Formats: sequence, structure tokens, C-alpha cells
Amino acid sequence: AERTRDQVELPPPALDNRLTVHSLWPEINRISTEQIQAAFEEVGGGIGWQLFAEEGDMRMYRREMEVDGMVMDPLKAMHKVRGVSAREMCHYFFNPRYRYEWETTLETMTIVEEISSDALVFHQTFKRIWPASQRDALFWSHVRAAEDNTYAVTNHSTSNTDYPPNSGACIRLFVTVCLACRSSWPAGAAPTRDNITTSIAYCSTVNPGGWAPAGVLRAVYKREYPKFLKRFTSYVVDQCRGKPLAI
Ligand code: 16C
Repeated sequence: AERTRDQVELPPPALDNRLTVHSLWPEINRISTEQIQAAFEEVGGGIGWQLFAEEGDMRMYRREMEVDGMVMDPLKAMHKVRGVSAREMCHYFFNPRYRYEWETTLETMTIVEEISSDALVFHQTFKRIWPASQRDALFWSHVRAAEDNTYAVTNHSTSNTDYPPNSGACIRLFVTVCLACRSSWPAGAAPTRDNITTSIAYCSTVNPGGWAPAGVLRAVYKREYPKFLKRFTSYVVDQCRGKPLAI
């Protein structure tokens, strides 16, 4: 029963029809397509990308960017994980059931709308970073399959009249995040836990939405992004241990 339930909830291999008739669909489709394409572009020759964290197969780059004194540094991370598939990675990133188990910056999470099996709208509040005000975010999240054994989750800020920004203690921040994963295994062989490798590209741009001290903010993300990617990937490896591989 456990296995059946998990299989059913895995990201669908094709788009859910309920999503393609929703009013957010054109935006969700456009931004997801752009993000997935950009995620696998190399940073090597790119302008302005600075390596700031490196550990094993994980590399993290940022581009320093300030708009009206607010830090909006885009982040791009690459990683390689053995023994799990792209579809499994995206399953654990997308499905809210697991979020509190790997997301350490989270204070609360509410599902605002269930658009379809592959799209949800979330409201989240985050832990406060002293001395800035607490932040919240409202964003759609969409998981999809793409060419070449790829699955990706894209999260992007949206609005909802039931969740107006800057109305309580929180300042609304704005995010665009993409976790794109591509699996490979030896040519001619069938994929197994022992021969599969998944390349991960994680891209994130956070607009803090209001004043926050630049130095504190950069110090926080330099610590928190590597912590997140290491913790999340080892969480997925742990969860998948002993379960049949889902391609
Ligand atoms: O992508 C991640 N998680 C997804 C599911 O939750 C989703 C989340 C996106 C929100 C990312 C913004 C997080 C802001 C947190 C601010 C509080 C951090 C407090 C930590 C101190 C204990 O896509 C994984 C997200 C990993 C986030 C790493 C932290 C990035 C900090 C960026 C600077 C935020 C500006 C805040 C201004 C005060």
C-alpha cells in the first residue's frame, strides 16, 4: 500500500489537463520553460558568476546585484547525486508533505490552492533574520517532465486577494526558483539505484521586498543555500533507500 501511494503521487510524466485550463497556465508555462532552459546553461564562460561554495560535486555561484540598495543576487548551483532519479528528486521538492523535513528556513506553510496534481499555490512564512523584519512569500509551484530524462520544479511569486502583501508583521518577498534534474545511466543498460546519476541545477532569485542589510543578507544566504542543497539531497537519498527506483 505504501508503495502504491508513493507511485501515484510521483510527478506525472505528462501535464495534468486541469492545469492547462487554469488562468495561471500561460504564465506558469512560460516561466517554467524559460527557467528549465536557463538552468542547464553553463556558468563557466558566463559573465559575472562568482563561485562562493564548493564541496564534493556541489558548486554554488552568485552574481552580485543590487536594485535601489536591495540585494537581489541571483544564485546558481550545480550538484550530482548518485542512486536517485530526477523524478524522485522533484517529487520530494514539490510535495508539501515532506517540506518541513528538509526546509529549515520555514516557519509556516499553507496550501492556498490546489490547481492540479502538478501545480499548487503556497503561502510560506520564514524564520526572521535579525535585524530585518520577518518575510513571507506567496508562490505557485509547478513540477513537469522535460526532454532527456529531466524533471523540474519551478516556483514563482504570485498574488491572491486572500493573502494581501505587507498586511501583518511580515514583508512580502518575491522568488523565482527552479530545481532542474537530469538522470543518466550507462548506455544500453537499464537504470538501477546502483548505476543512476542525477545532475541538479538549482537557480534562485530572491527579491527581499523591502530593506534588509546587505551584509547580513549575503552572510545568511552564503550559509543557508549550501546547507539547503546538502540537506535536501541527502534527505532524498535517505527516503529512497530500499524503495524501487522510479524513473
Ligand atoms: O527553494 C527552496 N525552498 C522552496 C520551498 O520552500 C521554495 C522557497 C523559496 C523561498 C526562498 C526564500 C527564503 C528566504 C528565507 C529568509 C529567512 C532565512 C532565515 C534563515 C535563518 C535561520 O522555493 C530552498 C530555499 C533555501 C533558502 C536559503 C536561504 C536564502 C536566503 C536568501 C535571502 C532572503 C532575503 C530575506 C530578507 C530578510
